[in-house]
Amino acid sequence: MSEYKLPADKNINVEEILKDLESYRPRRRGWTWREPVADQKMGPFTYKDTTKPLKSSVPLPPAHYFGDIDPQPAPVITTEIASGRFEDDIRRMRMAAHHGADHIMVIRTAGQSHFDGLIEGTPQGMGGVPITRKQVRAQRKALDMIEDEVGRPINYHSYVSGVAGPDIAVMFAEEGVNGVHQDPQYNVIYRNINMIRSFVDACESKKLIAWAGMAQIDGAHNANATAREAWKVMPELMVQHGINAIFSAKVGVDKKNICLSTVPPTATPAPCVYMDLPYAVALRDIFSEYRMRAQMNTKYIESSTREATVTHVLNMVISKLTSADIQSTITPDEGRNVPWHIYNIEACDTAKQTLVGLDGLMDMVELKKDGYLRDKARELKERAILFMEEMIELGGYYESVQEGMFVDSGIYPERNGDGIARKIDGGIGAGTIFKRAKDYMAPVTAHYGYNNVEQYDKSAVGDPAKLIGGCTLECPEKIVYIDELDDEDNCIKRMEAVKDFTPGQSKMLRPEMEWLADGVVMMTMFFPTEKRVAQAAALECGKKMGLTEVEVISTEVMHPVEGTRIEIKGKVPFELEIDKLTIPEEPDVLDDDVIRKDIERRPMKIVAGTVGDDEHSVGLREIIDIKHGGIEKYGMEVIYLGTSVPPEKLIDAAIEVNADAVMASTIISHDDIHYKNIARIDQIAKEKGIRDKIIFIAGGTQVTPALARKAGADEGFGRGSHGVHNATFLIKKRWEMEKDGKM
Ligand code: Z97
Repeated sequence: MSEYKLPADKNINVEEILKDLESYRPRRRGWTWREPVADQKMGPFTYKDTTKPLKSSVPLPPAHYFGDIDPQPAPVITTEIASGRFEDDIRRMRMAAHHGADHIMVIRTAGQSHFDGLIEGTPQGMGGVPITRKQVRAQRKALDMIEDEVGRPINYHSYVSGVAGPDIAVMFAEEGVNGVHQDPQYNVIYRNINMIRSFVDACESKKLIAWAGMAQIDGAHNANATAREAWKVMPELMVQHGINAIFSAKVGVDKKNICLSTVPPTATPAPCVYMDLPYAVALRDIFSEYRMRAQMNTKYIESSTREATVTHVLNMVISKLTSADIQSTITPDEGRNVPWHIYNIEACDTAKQTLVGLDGLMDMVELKKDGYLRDKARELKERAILFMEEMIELGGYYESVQEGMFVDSGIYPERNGDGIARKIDGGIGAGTIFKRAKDYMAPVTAHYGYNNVEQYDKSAVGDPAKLIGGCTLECPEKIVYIDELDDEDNCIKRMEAVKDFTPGQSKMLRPEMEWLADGVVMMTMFFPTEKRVAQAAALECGKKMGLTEVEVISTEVMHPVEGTRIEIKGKVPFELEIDKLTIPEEPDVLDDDVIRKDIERRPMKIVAGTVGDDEHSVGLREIIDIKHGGIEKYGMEVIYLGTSVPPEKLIDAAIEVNADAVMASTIISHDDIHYKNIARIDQIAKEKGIRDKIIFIAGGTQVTPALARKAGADEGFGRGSHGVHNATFLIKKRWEMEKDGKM
């Protein structure tokens, strides 16, 4: 077994993950929910609805104001990972987990439902990966390490659909996959797989889902994404949820693991909460025993990340008001061909931020028990019931599909005649279902129906696989592990091609958006002109900047003629050498609280002014004033002498008030007057016998720290310095002087 451990300060080593995969075994099965912690105290706050915190994470950007806390909301947070190269996705999983995702959905390559069997190896995909055992095993192995690192179980997820559904379900059960989409209606409606085949297969798949304790998400949201007027399918969505939910429960899936794929059906500029909240309430009324997976609306999404983020947040207000169990996150990147990467990690932050921001909401507000909300919810439920009554009249599900009842964009019982109709005896796999023969025998675990084993061994009835000494579910060593099948289309070849850029091992860098070292960058620009001109200008601009394969990925009109904001993507034709980069030293800054405490311990008085003939006071004022984080905020007392202060006056004032420090600002630099003034202050302080008792710092846009020190200051502060840099130096210098007995 590989001894590889994931080091906190190193890039994940995909090559190491790929080693010894043959013998890697999942260490657990089944879905995991977050652990709620009531009235959790974190930093200065108490949270009502949060869960066990992470061991290692990347908190929200302003967290540093509150001691770097990173509260984790109640719902499991999903991210969808879909680059087409599973080896790159492993790095994304680690990033996503650190931003709070604990449900990682691996999107399969477009239309994998059409594959009629399991595939092997690691071929590259489009908009997702063609899911195989090797990828699943490698990613589960990586996630085992990542979950140890973040200190929370991570649910790994993909799809069980197509005619290969049961084969995939077996493989997922074997490999410790924790969640799946499984809904036979999806196959029927969207992939034209024969309905009888699809429902029979689903029995087998769901048995495996039940056995492995996987969470199951249905496919109802697809009706919303497909229907012409998506909000009108609300009654039908409930019917689809109902069919898959009760079917799964009857096959044996625990209701607590059956998740409805709910989606707020509208988006702005529709009055979406007014329309979507009654629907969410109706769902909770009917399906109270099941779990809710809240996906954001994907039907009405364009290429603006800002707009998509607002929709996401509005959708999460509904999740919060109706207690979703899983919160999905989506970004518009798919639509604009920037495969999901940094933006889906940002979307995890959007979810975390919104849900934590809404913490405790339900302690303060309550959904009205009567009026519009309840009337509308009731109306939707009635429409759903009517829908089901008509299904029964027609003869059942199959006949109803054949009649085109599903994905019709009229709000039931209104019909638009645009439903998706499928033939009972048509579609892929039609005629492939046969009654089991009398002597059919299935010595396997998690098989639907009659295993017919008692004739061989009566004691095998409850454990049919006993007949063969256990099937692959009990004896993983019986799994035939195939590494690669295609000599060209495999991860070994792909990784070899970019080995000069292996993160953490190579000295070379190239920007990345989709795949390692793809060189893709994105840029935002504005042109004071109309949309089409701006788009053409943006493309030309990208080319002139040396980018190749330039594409416009988002356009937003600021005004029809006054201007357009454009985002482009393109590839840079160069690479960067890490050793040749100029990496400035990290500025030395003490924590605000440490500075404040030290000033409380011992106050500090500072005499400050702009020296010589210098009237430039703005810089110094910004370093002093509390408004922009100047040193006043730490409680330091500043005696500001104004502008054009002669060096003598600065020192005399320091003696008079018994100051701890002198701060001189000097902007003018012709004839090196700034350094001459610094030298002069130093000299006068020495002449008057206080130099070794005070701290003397000097600053200004043209001041170079080393030259300021050479001229006689204790430290110099140039362009870009802030109050905290000055304060840190003053405190540290005072500690030093206290130690030496000079203060
Ligand atoms: C979500 N954003 O989070 P194919 N089975 C079901 C599905 O819904 C899907 C597939 C299979 C969405 C996920 C859409 N859903 C994307 C019930 C796909 C995938 O291999 O693409 O045909 O199947 O729910």
